[in-house]
Amino acid sequence: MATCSETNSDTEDQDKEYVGFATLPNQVHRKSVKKGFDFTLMVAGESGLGKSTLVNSLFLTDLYKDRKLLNAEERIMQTVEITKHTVDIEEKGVKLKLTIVDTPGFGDAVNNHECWKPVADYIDQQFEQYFRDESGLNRKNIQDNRVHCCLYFISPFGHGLRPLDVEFMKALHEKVNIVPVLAKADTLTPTEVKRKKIKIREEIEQYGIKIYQFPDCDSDEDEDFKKQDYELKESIPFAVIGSNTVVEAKGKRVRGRLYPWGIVEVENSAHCDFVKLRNMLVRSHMQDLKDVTRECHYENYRAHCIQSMTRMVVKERNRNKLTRESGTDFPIPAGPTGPESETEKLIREKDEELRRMQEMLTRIQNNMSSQNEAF
Ligand SMILES: Nc1nc2c(ncn2[C@@H]2O[C@H](COP(=O)(O)OP(=O)(O)O)[C@@H](O)[C@H]2O)c(=O)[nH]1
Ligand SMILES: [Mg+2]
Repeated sequence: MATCSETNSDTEDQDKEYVGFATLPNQVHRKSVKKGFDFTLMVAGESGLGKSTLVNSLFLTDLYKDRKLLNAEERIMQTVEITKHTVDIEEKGVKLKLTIVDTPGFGDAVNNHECWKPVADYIDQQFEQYFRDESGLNRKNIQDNRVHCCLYFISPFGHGLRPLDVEFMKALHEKVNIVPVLAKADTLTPTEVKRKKIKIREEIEQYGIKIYQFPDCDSDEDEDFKKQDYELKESIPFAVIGSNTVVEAKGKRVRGRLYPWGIVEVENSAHCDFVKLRNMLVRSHMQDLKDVTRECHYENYRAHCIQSMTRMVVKERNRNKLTRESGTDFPIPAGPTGPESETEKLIREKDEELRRMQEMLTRIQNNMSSQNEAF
C-alpha cells in the first residue's frame, strides 16, 4: 500500500488511508487484475494553484519530493514545461500504474499566447505513439501513455473563468477528458463556492466548452445511485483543497491545513469535494474515462490522421493524372529516368501506402473488437 511518509503508522489510520482503487476489478473483467491497471492523469492550469499538492493528496505518495522551487526570476523565464511521474501503487493485491503529467509554470510567462500548445502537442504525441505501436509488430505489449483525464485548475480568486481558461479548455476539449476543479477552495466561504460553481458551469456552457460528461445513469438504477449521480454532476467544478501534511483534529490525525483559526480537513466532505473527486477518478469512473479516451478522443485523432493521409494521396493522384492527361501538350522525355516514370513511381508508392493503411485499419478494428470482447 502506498502511504504518505508523513502519515501515522497506526494500522487503524492506515486502513483509512486507502485510495480506493482496490474496487477497480468491479469496473472491468477479472482477467485484467493480474496485468494491473494503468491510468494517466494530467493536471493543468495556472502555476501555484496547488496542482502538485493535490496530486500528492490524491494518491498519498510524495511524487514531488525532490522538486526544486523556482525563484521569481526563473518563474518568469519559464515556459510550459511538461513533466511526467510514474508511481506503482498496490492496494489489496490490485496494482495500479499511475502516471501523472504535470504542466508547471503555465500562466507565469509575460506572454501567454498559445500556452496550451505544448500541452496539446503532448497529448497528440501520445496518440501518435499509440497509433504507430498499434500498427507495428509488437501489438500485444503496447505501453499506453494516452492521457485519460485532465484536471483543469480554475483560480478561486477570479470572477469565474478567465480568458486563458476558456482558450485552454477549448484547445484541449476534443483531445482529452477535461474535469474542471475549483482550486484552493479553503479560501472561499461555502456560499462563495456555491455561487462560483454555478457561474463557472454557466460559462462552460456559454463558451461551448465540452468537459467530460458523466455517463447518464439508467432509469432502472436505484434511488441512491441516482442521487449520487446527480450530486456528482452538481459538484462540477469540484471544489478542492490539497495538503501534504497530516495534522491533529479532534484527537484524530488527518490530512489537512492548519490555520490560526482552525483546521481545514482535505477528506471532510463538509469542507470540500476532494473525496468525491477521488471516488470519481478511481472508484466509479476510471474505466469510463479510459473508454471515452479510446473510443472518442483517440478515434478522433486516428480518423483525422487517416483522413489527412488519404487526402494527401488523392491530391497527389489527381495531380499526377492531370500531368498525364496534359502530357501530350508538351514533350516528355522518354526513358526510365524521365518525368513519366517518376510519376508512375509516385502513384505506385501512394497505392502501396493506401493498401498499408487499409490493412492497418482492419487490424485496428480486429484489435478493438477483441478488446471489447475481453471486457
Ligand atoms: N490555501 C491553500 N493553499 C494551497 C492548497 N494547495 C496547495 N496550496 C499551497 O499553494 C502553493 C503552491 O502549491 P503547488 O502544489 O506547488 O502548486 P502548483 O504550482 O499548481 O503545482 C504551496 O504553498 C501550497 O502549500 C490549497 O488547497 N489551499
Ligand atoms: Mg506544480
